[in-house]
Amino acid sequence: MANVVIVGAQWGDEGKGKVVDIYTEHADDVVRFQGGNNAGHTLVVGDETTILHLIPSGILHEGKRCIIGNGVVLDPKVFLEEIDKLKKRGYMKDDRQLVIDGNAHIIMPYHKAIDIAREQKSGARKIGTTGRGIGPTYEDKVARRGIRVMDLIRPDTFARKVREMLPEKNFYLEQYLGGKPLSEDAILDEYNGYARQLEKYVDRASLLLNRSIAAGRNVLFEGAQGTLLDIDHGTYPYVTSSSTVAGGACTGSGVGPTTIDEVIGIVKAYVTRVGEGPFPTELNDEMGEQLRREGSEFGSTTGRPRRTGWFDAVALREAVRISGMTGLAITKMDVLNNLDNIHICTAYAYQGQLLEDFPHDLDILKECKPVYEQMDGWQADLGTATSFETLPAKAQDYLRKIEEVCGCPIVLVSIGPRRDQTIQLK
Ligand code: 2SA
Ligand code: MG
Repeated sequence: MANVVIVGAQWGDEGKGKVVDIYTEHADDVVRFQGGNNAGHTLVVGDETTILHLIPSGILHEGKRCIIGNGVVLDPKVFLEEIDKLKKRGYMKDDRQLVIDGNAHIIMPYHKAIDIAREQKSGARKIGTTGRGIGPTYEDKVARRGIRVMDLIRPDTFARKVREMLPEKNFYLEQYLGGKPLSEDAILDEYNGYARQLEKYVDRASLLLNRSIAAGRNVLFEGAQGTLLDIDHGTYPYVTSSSTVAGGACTGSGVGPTTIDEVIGIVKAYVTRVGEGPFPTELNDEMGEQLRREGSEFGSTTGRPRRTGWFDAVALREAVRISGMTGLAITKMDVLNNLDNIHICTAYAYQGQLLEDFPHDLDILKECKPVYEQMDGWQADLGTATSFETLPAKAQDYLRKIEEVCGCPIVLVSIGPRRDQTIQLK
């Protein structure tokens, strides 16, 4: 293991938390490089479940350094609450285990208010955001009007920036979105309190990481959401506002592409999506219900029921290519245990044509019908398998089929939520 990027290969919720946690054993530094607390990684260690939205899951391993890179948008309240929760459970004994880059942007109360009010106002054309203020925070970043961690910890700079920004935000909130204006004093009070508590974690991610790499330490880059939610390459506008593809690991943390050795894509054995947007293999029937029920497909961030569907190789080929994946980790295989047959979408049918490449035009994608290959289910419990060879033959066939139709080798298979329910192929 060297420097590895782990990204979701579908629309998020692929089970990245568990896989990242396993890879973390070989890593010295674990880095988040995009998104914010719209992520939610569920970790099961022993009998204890921990959900982390912001802090890399590597924090559960003593001696590993966790870094929140410049590409992340940080809600200081959520950040501090997570630290608190971790410390109460006996983790993070050493504060130096956690670093935030000073260039990361801060999610402000007006970002959250705008996110929520805008979605309400959009009605049927809403994105289905997590309401965490992610999009509005990235908007300000790109417009060069954001407030960064380094601004937050300087009281004068922070007060000036809030004073400059707030009238316009309040005007928009009140006049256009029909919301309530926010109080400058309340924001300053609340955020100055956070600043004092988090300043001890602020450092420079790029410097630390490049020094680490030069010293031969291993870095793990932990992606959030999924490749098809990428701001550039996803199903725009039904996407999140950050670079969820592997390339985002470089810009979001300040390392060069030449330092990355491997890119692992996390792939659920079927597909889910939360929020709006096209989903060609979606199942709006009893089968979809069954996947949701057996896979407990409810968002770990917002609790929303996830949309469910069959495995989509067309979409996955797109993700493999855009992120340059070197290996796939297949998760939640066990959810398919009871099915007598399983479908894999290998192409789309569109107006009499067969499409092998994922269309970028949403008007086309909306009309695409999946072309399926049907496979036999294994109808057995995978709970005891310890290697690829000890999986039921039909489960092996399914995995080999995924490799074949996606052109990328499988390096790991997860057959249950626990750490020991994992088969590593490499
Ligand atoms: P936002 O709030 O602006 O990012 O929402 C925009 C769209 O992105 C979707 N979105 C997500 N979809 C699935 N999972 C998400 N987070 C995971 C979780 C974490 C993960 O478990 O909650 O797997 O990394 C996530 N975050 C954003 C959202 O539904 C909108 O469609
Ligand atoms: Mg998730």
